[in-house]
Amino acid sequence: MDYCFDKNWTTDNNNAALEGAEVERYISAVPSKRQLAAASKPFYAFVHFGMNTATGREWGSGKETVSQFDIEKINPAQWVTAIKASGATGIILTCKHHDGFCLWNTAATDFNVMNSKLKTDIVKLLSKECAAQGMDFGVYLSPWDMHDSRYGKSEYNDYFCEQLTELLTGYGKIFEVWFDGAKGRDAVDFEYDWERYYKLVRELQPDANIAICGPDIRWIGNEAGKTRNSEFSVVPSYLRDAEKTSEKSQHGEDEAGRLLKLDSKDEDLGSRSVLSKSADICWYPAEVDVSIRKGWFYSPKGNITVKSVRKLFNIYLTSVGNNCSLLLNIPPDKKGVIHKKEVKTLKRLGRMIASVTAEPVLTAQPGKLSKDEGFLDFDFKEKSRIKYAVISEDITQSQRVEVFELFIKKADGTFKPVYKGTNIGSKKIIKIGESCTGIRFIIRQSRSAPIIKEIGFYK
Ligand code: FUL
Repeated sequence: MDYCFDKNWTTDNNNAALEGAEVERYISAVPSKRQLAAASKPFYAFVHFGMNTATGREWGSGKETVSQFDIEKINPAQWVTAIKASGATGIILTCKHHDGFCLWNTAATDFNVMNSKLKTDIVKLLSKECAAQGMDFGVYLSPWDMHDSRYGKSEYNDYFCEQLTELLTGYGKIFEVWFDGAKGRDAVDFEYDWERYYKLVRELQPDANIAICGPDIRWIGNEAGKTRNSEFSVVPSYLRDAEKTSEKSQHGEDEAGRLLKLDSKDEDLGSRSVLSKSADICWYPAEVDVSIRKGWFYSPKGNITVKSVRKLFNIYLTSVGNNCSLLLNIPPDKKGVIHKKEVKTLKRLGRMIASVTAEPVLTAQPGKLSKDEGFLDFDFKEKSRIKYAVISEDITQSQRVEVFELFIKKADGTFKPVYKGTNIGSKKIIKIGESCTGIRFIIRQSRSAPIIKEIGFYK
């Protein structure tokens, strides 16, 4: 059968321009140093812990009192050990959720953990433990605050900046700052001074990425672990508008973990046809935030909702393996530990993730493809059953591949198509599950010459 091995980016580029000013414009969008660092560590964890853990709620009311935080002990070493076993490389803690209760020794409000029974700076304990176990540490600080009386007045921006300053100066290196867009339907109208917040983060922690209502990391748009088929990192700059992100975020306590439908405009954020209509484009890669169980905070009722290892692994493949990062939430319980069911699940997940690349059959670093290279053939020493192909573009030079295909080579020298995809980006993990003597990799469409940092085939 003729699989059309001659027509590809070196010949017709699928009828899309291969070079030119417009193509140059697309590939001029590249990651910043901090975004590049984030791309090399694409899997990390969320820890939702706080007043809601004590009261068994998702959002709280904002009317809670310090004494309601009746948690008596916590074991951050157990949290970090359990999370690390999954292969995650960092932890982002909800230092203050929408209920306004602060988990650190803050001078900006009395509504904090030091005035509770626990009298322990949780941010300090966890950040130290992360450092001790070689994990990155990040902070979630909810802009929406149901408790503080300053909320809704301009002083609230000062309050928020005071808190940010404490968190960004007292707890070591911060890898990510997570600004949630969620806000109750009835919350008073208030204009957050986003530019001031960003400036402060840049000043105090220049290497930290600012996520969601922030310019460095894009929210995937739902909290159910779903990604688009083509997840682009080069997108129109208007997507960085914090208020627009906020409009799409959670507006009610009952909406945790919901699967928002992506409308057609949402489905395609970065194809040429979208970029061509956008004068201003940027590098803005997506992060998938999803909880291991129903709800973001621990609730005993949720124990039966802990996702299976298979489901989590699939989320991993469609996020990390689909040019996104994965932020998996694991909420400790009221006894201050991660529940044993999750501990077990995380260990098994870690083993599954490690198994993807544990047995390489062939790996290569092709680099920039020349116009003589219509396709790349990879011949194995012996017939092998390939479980996964893993491909990475050199994203320092943007995201270029737009359409590609994989064919397996059979022992009789014939080919069989096994995968057709669009973009690659930082990392693409493709399930193959076939025995073959080699693999042919064809790029049908690219923005200028493709640059393949690495391609690997694994048993
Ligand atoms: C949402 C919040 O409302 C949830 O409680 C949770 O923190 C999640 C990560 O973001 O928008």
